[in-house]
Amino acid sequence: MRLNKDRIKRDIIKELQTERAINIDEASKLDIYYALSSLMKNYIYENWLKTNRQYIRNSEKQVYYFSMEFLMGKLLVSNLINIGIKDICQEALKELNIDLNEIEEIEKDQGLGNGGLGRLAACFMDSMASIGVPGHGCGIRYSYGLFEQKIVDGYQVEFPDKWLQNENPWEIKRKEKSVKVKFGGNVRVIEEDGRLKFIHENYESVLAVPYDTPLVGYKNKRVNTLRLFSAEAMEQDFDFSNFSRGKYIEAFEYKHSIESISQVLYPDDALEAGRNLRLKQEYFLVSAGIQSIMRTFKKLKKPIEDFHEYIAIHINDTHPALAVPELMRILMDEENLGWDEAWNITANTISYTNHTIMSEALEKWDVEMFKSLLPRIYMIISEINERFCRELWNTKYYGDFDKISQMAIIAHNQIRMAHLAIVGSYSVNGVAKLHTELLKKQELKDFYDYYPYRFNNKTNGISHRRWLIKSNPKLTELINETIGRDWINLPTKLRKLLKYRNDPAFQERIYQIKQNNKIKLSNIIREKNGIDVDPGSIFDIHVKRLHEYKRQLLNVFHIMYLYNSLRENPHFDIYPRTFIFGGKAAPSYNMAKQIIKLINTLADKVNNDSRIKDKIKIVFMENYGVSLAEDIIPAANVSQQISTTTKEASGTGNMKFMMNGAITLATLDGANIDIKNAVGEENIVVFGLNEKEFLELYRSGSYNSMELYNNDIRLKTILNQLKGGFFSVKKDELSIIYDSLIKHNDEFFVLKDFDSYVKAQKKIENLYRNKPKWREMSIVNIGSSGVFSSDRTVYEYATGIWKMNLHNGYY
Ligand code: AZC
Repeated sequence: MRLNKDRIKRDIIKELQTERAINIDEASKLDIYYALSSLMKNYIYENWLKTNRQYIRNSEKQVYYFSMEFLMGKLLVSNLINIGIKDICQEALKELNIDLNEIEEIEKDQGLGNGGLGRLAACFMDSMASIGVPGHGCGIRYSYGLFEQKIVDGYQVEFPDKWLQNENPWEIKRKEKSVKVKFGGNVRVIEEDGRLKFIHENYESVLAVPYDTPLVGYKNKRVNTLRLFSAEAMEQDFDFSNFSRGKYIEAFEYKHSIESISQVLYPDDALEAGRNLRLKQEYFLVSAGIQSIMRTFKKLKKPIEDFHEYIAIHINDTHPALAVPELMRILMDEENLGWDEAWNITANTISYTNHTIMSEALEKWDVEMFKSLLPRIYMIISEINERFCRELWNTKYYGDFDKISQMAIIAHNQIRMAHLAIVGSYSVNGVAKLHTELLKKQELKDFYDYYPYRFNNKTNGISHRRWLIKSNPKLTELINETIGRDWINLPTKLRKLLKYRNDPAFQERIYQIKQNNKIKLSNIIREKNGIDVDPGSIFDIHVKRLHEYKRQLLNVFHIMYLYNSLRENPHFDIYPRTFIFGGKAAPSYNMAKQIIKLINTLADKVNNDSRIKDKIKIVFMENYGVSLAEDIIPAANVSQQISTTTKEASGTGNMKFMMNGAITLATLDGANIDIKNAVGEENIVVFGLNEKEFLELYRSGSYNSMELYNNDIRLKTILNQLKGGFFSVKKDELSIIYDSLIKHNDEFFVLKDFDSYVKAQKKIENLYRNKPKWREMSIVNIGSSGVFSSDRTVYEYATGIWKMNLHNGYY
C-alpha cells in the first residue's frame, strides 16, 4: 500500500466518520487516537496475515517466549516508526492541527511487568520481529498492571493501574481459540492395553482466552504475535449448574474467583511470593500457552516426534518452568507418547534464562499446596525428580547423598523451580558475562559441573528503536545526517560516529541536543513536581526499582555529604547538580519504602534551603515506568549504576543511558563491566569494591560497618542525622535505615564504598567542567552502544540457542 500525507489525512477523516461517527473538528484526542490506530491496523493486518501464512507454508521453526511479564509501554508511535510512516503521519496530523505528541499522551502504558525482566521481554519482541526471527510472546493479560505510584507526604502510596479503562485498540480477542486449563481434583490410574493411563477427574476448569497483539518489525513487513491469556469462567459451569440450582450469588462468586487468576500482576521484582494464586497464574500461562502451540503445530502435519525441530519454547526466568511437566503431560496423556519419547522432545524444546542470583527470588513451592492444586503435574515432577536423582547416583555421585539432595528437584517438602528448569531444558543462560560466571562458579555450580555444555551467556540488550529512535528523535536525526542510516539495521555501525569524537562542530550539536532534552525534562518536572531545576546543572539520574542492592542510599548519602559541606562552608565549591530519582518499591518492602521517604524528605529540606543557593536540587519523579523513562533518559548527563557488585545480574537501564550519551557512574557489576569494555576505561567512571574484593571481604566476615562510622566523620554526621531530629519526620521513622547499616552491619556495603563513591563523584564533576572532554566521552558512549542493541542479543539467542536459520541481509 502506497502512503502519502494526503491519503493519511483523508483516511483519518473518513475513519472518524465511519468508525466513530464524528467529524474531525469535534473529535477528542481519544477519538483521534482510535482513528489513527484503526487506520494503522489496516496496514498491519495485511502483513500479519501474510507472515502467519508464510510461517505455516514454509514450516519455519517458531520460538515462543514465555514470560509472566511484558512491559511494552505505549505502542502507537513505536508502531508508526516500525511501519515507517511516523514522519508523514506527523505532518499529516499537523496539517489537521493535531499534535502527535498529544495524541500519544492519551495512550496508557501497557505496564504488565515489574522492571528489567519484563522490559527485556518487550525489547526482545521488537527485535525478533525486526531482525526476522519467527518469534512470539506468550503471557498473561492482567486486568491491572504494575500499581500506579503516588507520593503522598513523601511516602509511596499504591493505586490500581487501570490500563484497560479505555478499550485497548491493539489487541484482538480470539474467543474461538480459547483453551481449558484444569486445577485441583484427583488422578485415577488405570491400565489399558498394557499401559498405565492417568485420568484427571473432579477438576475445576478455567477458560484461557487469548488476546493477540501484532508485533510489527522495523520496515520489513513482518508481524509476529504477542498472545496474552485472560481467565474466564467456563460458560457451562457458570450459567447452568449453579444457576439452575438456585445458587445465583454463588455463581457470581465462583466466576469472580476464576477470573482472579488474570486479575493482577504480582508487584515484587525479585522476591518470590510463594502464594497459591501466583502458582495458579504460572500454571495458567504455561498450560494455555502450550495447548495453543500444540494446535498450531498440528496445522503443520508433521510427526509429533519432530516437535522440537519446529518449536522452541524459551522460559523467562523460572516463572514459566512448569512448561517442563506440562509439555510432558500433553505429550504423554494427550498424544500417547511414552516417557522416554516425551522426555526427549521436552528437553530438546525448552531453554531457560536466569535473571538473578538473589536467593530471595528463587522460586520454591510447598509440596502439599502444589499437589492439591496440580495433582497430575506433581506426579510428573516427582517422576522427573526420581529419574534425575537415580541418574546422579548411577553416574557421577554414587553414594553421595548430600550432593544428590542438594541437586534434587524436590527436597525438604519443597519443589525447586530452578532445578526443574535446568534439568528439563537444553540451555541455561545468564544475562551478562559476570552473572553467567557467578552462576557457573557459585549459584548453580553443581549443575554446571554436571551439565557444563548446557550453560552459556547471552548479554542483555535494549531496542535501539524504542530507546534511541523513538525517545530521542533529534539525536537520531543528527546521527542519520552524520553517518547515514545503516546503523538502524546494524547498530554496531554507530561506531562510525567515533570519527567525530573530537570534532568541535559535532560536539556542539551533541551538546545542544542534550540541552534541549534537559529543558524538556525540566518542564515536565516543573509541571509534575512544582520544582524549578536548572538545565545548566548536571543532570545526575538514578532511576530503577527501589532495592537495597541497587543502593539508592549510597547516592542519598553523597547528597547529604554535599549538603552538609555546603551548610558548613557556603563557598564549598560544587558544580550545580540536579539529582533525579524515580522507581517503585514493592508494596511489602518496608526498607525500600523508607528510602523513598528519605529521598523526599531530603529533597524538601535541600530544595528549600536558601543558603545553598540552588547548587543542589533533588527530584523524586513519581510513577516511574516505560514512558517516563523515555522522557528522562535522553536528558541525562550522569547514569547511576551503583549496585553492590555481584548483585545486579545485568541491568539494562545502563545501556539505555549510554546510548543517549550519558556517562556511567558504575560499580564493576553486571553489564557495567561490558559497558566499560566497550567504551574503554577513560569513558566511564568506576568506583567501589570489585567482585574479588567483595567476595573476599564477604566470606572472611571481617567487615565491620561500625568502624567506618567511628572513623569517617562524614558518615558519622550523616548517620546521626538519620537518627536525630535533623529531618522533621516522626521520631525514629528513619532509624530502620540506621539500624540496617549499623546494627545489621550494612549488608550491601554502602558505607564501605562511600569514600570511593565520593571520589568518583568528584571526578565526574571535574570531567563535566572540561567541556570538550565530557562531550567526547558522550560521543564515545553513543558510538559504542550498538553492541547493546537487543538485535544483537536476539540474534545470539536465535542462532546459539534456538538453532534457527535466519535469512536476513544484516544479521
Ligand atoms: C532483572 C535483573 O535484576 C537485572 O539485572 C536484569 O538486567 C534484568 O532482570 C533482565 O535480565 N531481574 C528481574 O527483573 N527479576 C528477577 C526475578 O530476576
